Amino acid sequence: MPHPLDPLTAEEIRQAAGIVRRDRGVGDGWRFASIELKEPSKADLPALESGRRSGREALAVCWNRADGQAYRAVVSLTGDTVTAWEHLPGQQPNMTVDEWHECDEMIRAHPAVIDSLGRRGITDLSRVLADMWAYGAAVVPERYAGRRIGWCDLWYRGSELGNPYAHHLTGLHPVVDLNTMELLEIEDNYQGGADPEVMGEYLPDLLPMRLRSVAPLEISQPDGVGFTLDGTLLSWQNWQLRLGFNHRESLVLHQVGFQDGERLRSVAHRLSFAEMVVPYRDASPDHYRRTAFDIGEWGLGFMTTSLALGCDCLGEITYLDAVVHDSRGEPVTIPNAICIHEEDSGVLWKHVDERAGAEVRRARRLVVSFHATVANYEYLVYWRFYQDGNIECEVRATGIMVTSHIAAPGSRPANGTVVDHGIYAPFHQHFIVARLDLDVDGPSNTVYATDSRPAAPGGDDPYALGLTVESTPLRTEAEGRQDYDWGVQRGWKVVNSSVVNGLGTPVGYKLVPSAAFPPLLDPASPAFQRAQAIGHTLWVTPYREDERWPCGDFPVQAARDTGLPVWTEADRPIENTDVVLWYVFGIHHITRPEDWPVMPADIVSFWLKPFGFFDRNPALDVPPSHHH
Ligand SMILES: [Cu+2]
Repeated sequence: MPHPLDPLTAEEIRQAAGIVRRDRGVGDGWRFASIELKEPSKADLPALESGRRSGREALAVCWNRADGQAYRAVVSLTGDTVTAWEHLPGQQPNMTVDEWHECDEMIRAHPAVIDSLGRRGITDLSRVLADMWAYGAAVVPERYAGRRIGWCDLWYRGSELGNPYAHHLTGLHPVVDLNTMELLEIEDNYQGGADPEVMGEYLPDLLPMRLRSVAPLEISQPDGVGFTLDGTLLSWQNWQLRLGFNHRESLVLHQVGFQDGERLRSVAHRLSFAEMVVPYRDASPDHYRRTAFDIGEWGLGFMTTSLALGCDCLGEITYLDAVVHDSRGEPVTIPNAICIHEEDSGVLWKHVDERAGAEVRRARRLVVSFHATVANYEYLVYWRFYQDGNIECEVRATGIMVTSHIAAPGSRPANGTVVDHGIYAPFHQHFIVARLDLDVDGPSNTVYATDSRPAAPGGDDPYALGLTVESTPLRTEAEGRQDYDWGVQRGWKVVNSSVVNGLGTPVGYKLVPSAAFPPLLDPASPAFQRAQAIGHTLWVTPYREDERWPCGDFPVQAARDTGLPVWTEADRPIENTDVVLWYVFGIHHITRPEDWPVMPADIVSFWLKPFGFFDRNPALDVPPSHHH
């Protein structure tokens, strides 16, 4: 029996697509953009979990290539029927991997492209890569309005296995109708001149230097791992959580709880990444369309890659496969998509007493992770659970930066950094929106902004040494729009006022912000209009089952953000209710030569820390390690 939150199986995906095809006349000329579990609402979950009710549902988005019309279906797998069929006029569903590959193939075989490449001296088409990007509405040429279009960069491998992203064919950009899969036009601003002399390789055989030596470092757990995985239910060191997955968010953590004595206490109902916005901040012809929505346009689940033992993950590893699908609705299994393992994490706590001597505990953490490759870039996502009740969410960005040729020999680009001879990498930002549906000891929570303030001199504090913390409850969605403030070391506390700890204070968990940065975008700019969610560090909304995507359900070719800014216009109350936090963080990427040709992982993270959730350090009972 699957748990009601278990992702769709391959068979269920095939079944959902089959029902939609059979009942709605969805034929060969259509594509499936997404097929996923329709997660039961919070209200329905208890009855489904206890078996008092049953039923599995799928959510599918598909479109007809002939007329471009898109539809969203709710499919009852149990009832073998389509229960809802919503027409989505004017919406472009997410991009599909099939379109990306078909576009690459079409472009490389097209006579006009071959002609353009020939003028640059490129005749080996097997070394060419067409990397297709989605448009934002404002930069779609007017003559193509309403069509599903993509624009491409062309890249060239220096050898059979050479890095295509080392050689940008600057100034050459095919524009494609993705429904008819025809080339609409080629922008070709080739001025002559040779490809710059670049060392853009990272494979050992292609490097100009020898590899250094490193001593072996191995992790072993001779008695096995310290966690148990029962289906999708993961338990470790008082923590319990359920693993989910879908095409768009990739890994989802459900029902995160902490076993505290007799009580299994809820911390979060659901944790995931709901959007990632990557505006490139360079207005030049090669880059002005580059505003990627890696989650809304492409999907972190579709982009999730298989992990390898000893390389991606070290030690005693448990892997889970994931299932996505292609645009015909056929399931596609990603083996080893999710990695689960324990890590040593240095010292947990320590004190040296002059009589009792040194008392020290080593920390360990449970890591649940996945890696996604979005064309040239990789995102490595690690959710880490600690013995002291902390949750850390770390993101590592690595892979290959986008580059293009500098304007003229010796010139310095205004919006990027020269990273090799004759090429530069434009500045850009990776904004990640984490959707944090916290349920601290139950769903009824209030978020407080906590600001530290110095005392003014005078009264009983003549030396002005005092520091106070001002906690302000966020009562409405307008108040829930929060910005990081370094000057007061702002944080946010999620409090359940109806549950008190042993000290008589309401229990809470604190969102400790880091890696947050302002958009630094003109509010009127099209890039910002499509992604207004990045305009604040934190948004707080009341839980609604259908409010999932902070920049809108369909960011492809969107003009405006129809998610958070629209939902929060109603300014709904968020006090003592089931709140969802949307935390915006990421990487403000001012590109460096050291990020080339492959970028050493840039590491950012944020933390969720218990704040009065426990009465004292919850890791006092961790045993000491053995001396060697
Ligand atoms: Cu970057």
